[in-house]
Amino acid sequence: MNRFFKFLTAAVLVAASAATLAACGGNGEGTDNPSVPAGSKEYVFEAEYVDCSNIGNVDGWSGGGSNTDVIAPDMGDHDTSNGFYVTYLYTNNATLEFKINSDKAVNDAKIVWRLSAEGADYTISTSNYKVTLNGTELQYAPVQFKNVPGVGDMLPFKDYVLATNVSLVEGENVIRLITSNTTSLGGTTTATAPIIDCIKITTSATLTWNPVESNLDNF
Ligand SMILES: [Ca+2]
Repeated sequence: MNRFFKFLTAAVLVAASAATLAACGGNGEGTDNPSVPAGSKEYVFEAEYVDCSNIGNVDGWSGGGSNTDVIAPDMGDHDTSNGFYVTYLYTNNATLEFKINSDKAVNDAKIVWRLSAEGADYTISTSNYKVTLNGTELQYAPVQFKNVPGVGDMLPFKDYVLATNVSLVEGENVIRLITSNTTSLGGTTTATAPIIDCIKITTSATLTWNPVESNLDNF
């Protein structure tokens, strides 16, 4: 075998093993996501496991609720992660807070949010719905919900990229999703907000949190 073919064979073997690593690579939550880079993991943080004790009184489409009332089970087939989601955030300043611990400081975090909508077509953007990380507002592409079913049904959930190359600090990182408007969508809503299934963070850091699984005790 001449040198060229030796090199070619080695290159093919390296490429094949890299592909195998990528295929098996690093999703702690067990989903097969080929977009997760080698050395990183995708972590899923369910909205229904957030500490809801400070949510206070919020509005829905037909009446309101408080705290864990914002959690609802998926009664249909809306591609919901973990079977539950958070709605009722149709009140100005309604805030969903994720507290996530990182084992180190990184600049490589990709944050995805999994969203849906009910009742009307609308768009969320940084001008009506704020997302902050450790107090700093994240800039994100507007999310447009189209062909939304009437009240009582909703769009299937879908992943949207919230931000890439995000910096996480070592220790606690606080992500807040904040309804920031007073534009009613209809019914008893007093503000515009998405329905939130979960957020997903892909990073080379190791992330942990304290999911409040007892939120689902009443279901
Ligand atoms: Ca969920």
